[in-house]
Order: sequence, then structure tokens, then C-alpha cells
Amino acid sequence: MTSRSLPHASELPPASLDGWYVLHQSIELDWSGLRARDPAEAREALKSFAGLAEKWSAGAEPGWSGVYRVAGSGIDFLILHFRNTFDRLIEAARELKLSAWADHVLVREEYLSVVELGLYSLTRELSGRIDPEDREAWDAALADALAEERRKGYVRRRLEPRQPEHMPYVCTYPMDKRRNPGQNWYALSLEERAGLMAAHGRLGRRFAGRIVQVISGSMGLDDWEWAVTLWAGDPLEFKAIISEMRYDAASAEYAEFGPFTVGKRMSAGEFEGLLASVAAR
Ligand code: 76R
Repeated sequence: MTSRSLPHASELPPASLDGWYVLHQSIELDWSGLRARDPAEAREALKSFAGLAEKWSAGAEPGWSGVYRVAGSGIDFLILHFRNTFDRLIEAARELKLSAWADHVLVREEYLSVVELGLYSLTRELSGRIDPEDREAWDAALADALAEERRKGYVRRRLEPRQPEHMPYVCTYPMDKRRNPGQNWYALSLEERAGLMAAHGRLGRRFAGRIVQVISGSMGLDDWEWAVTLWAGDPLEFKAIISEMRYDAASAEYAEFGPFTVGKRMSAGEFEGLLASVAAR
């Protein structure tokens, strides 16, 4: 096995860079409560939420929040929050809970993660030059390499993702890599994992221009290991990429999937219109 040539490097995790914090919120509207309210009051309550959504999408720099109308999944909306610090992410969640309409917004699920760029090929290349057992040399070389990565424009854009306007659809789900006996991602050598991820990346890049993907890590933050968030201009692109990836070894042999949520980003105006129609009923 190739890992024999890297006796000290085989168990290395991939170096990675962390970007913006992410909170996925699954929201259900309390329809009967809204209908039971005085229509003018209900309208006011919903307007306060529309105002919050507008503020978030325009003025939450560095970061943003998006509201998506969901089909399926038994929920009405998905809210995606991206913020540069954990504290600012808590603040966004708090604002929602304190808003005038909070009584009618049922947060069914939340998922916490942080945008993660796994650097398999960099880690493999570095471990070929520097012995990771030599901690001092390894840490210094790794810190330099990571700082250099972080300076690259395209790396920054990956770490601080923005949804392209022409890709209003979202598909999101949590994922694990398997830890079954004989099929354990975490027991593979760095060589093997880097090889599988390089093939995964090649497949992924065939969808360039059709899919934008955000991988956010949640080890130690939430119940799964990653959240996957995909954006596209057509929901069928989600079916296409996920079907193709199922046959690729990194997913075919090692991926476990959680529940999928699919929706469409709403502009603040569309959102307000939708809410007004709810309140008018
Ligand atoms: O070396 C490389 O080029 C790979 C870059 C890369 C990494 C490290 C990459 C590329 N991904 C990486 C990590 Mn991915 N990805 C998924 C899914 O449905 C499924 O089967 C899996 C869900 C999709 C659709 C997807 C798309 N990726 C990861 C990780 C973390 C693994 C780890 O660290 O061990 C997961 C869980 C994951 C899952 N990936 C790409 C894509 C696409 C479209 C690309 C190419 C994008 C680009 O390079 O611009």
C-alpha cells in the first residue's frame, strides 16, 4: 500500500481552513395561530419578520442571511445564516426569536457548522517534504502554507460564500463519513483519502457553473460531521450531481446522508408579498 512510504503521515487529518459560521434553521409557520389573530396585528407581526429578512440580506456584513421557501420536508422556510463570528451568529438567532412575530415562528430544527476547506493535496504534498513527527518544523511549515492559502482570492471566496443571483435554489443536508469495520474513512491512510478526494473534486468540477457547493464542518459543533449546502439555477442539478457522486468511491463507499431540504431563495419583496397574503386570509 502506498501509505508504507509515509509511515508517519498516514494518520494525518487533512489541514483545513475555517471560514464563516453557518446556522441552518428549519422554520414552520403557525398558520392557525396567525389566522386566529386580528388581521392587522398578524400583518404587523409578519411585516416585522419581512423587515428582519431584508435587514439580514442587506446589512449583515460580514455575512448574510437568506430566507428560502421550502417544498417538502414538512416545513415552510429554511433560513441560512452566515456570519464571521460565532457571537454574531448567536445574535442573528436571537433577533429572530425576539421579533414581533416570534410566537408564530416555530424553529423546528437548527444546525450549526463552519465553512471548511479541506486541503488534502496540500497536506499530502507537505508531508512528503517534512516529517509530521518533527512537530516544530511541521507546525511552522503548515502555518506558512495555510497563511499563503488564505491570501488567495478564490480561497477567500470559498470561505466566505455568497449565493450567486442566478442560482436561487438550495439543497442542503448533513453528512458523515462511515466508520464501519472494514469501511472506515478515518482509518484510511492520508494517501488513500487524498486520492479519493482528488477524484471527488474532479467529478465536482464537472458541475462548475451549474452548482456552487459549500462544505461546512460540524465535528464538535453538531450531530453530523458536515453540512452540505448546494445552490443551483435548476433543482434538477441537485439530483444530477448527487446521483453522480453516489457512484464515486468517496461517496459510494464512505458517505452517510441525513435528511435533505430543498427550497428557493426569496427576495425580501417576494417574502413580504407572501406573508401579506397569509395575513389577509
Ligand atoms: O482536491 C480537490 O479538488 C477536492 C476539493 C474538495 C474537497 C476537499 C471538494 C470538491 N469537496 C471536498 C470536501 Mn465536496 N461535495 C460533497 C458533496 O452527495 C454527495 O455524495 C456528497 C455531498 C457534494 C455534492 C460535493 C460537491 N466534499 C468534501 C467533504 C469533506 C470531506 C473530508 O474533509 O474528509 C464532503 C463531506 C464533501 C461532500 N465537492 C467538490 C463538490 C464539488 C461540486 C466540488 C468541486 C468544486 C470545486 O472545486 O470548485
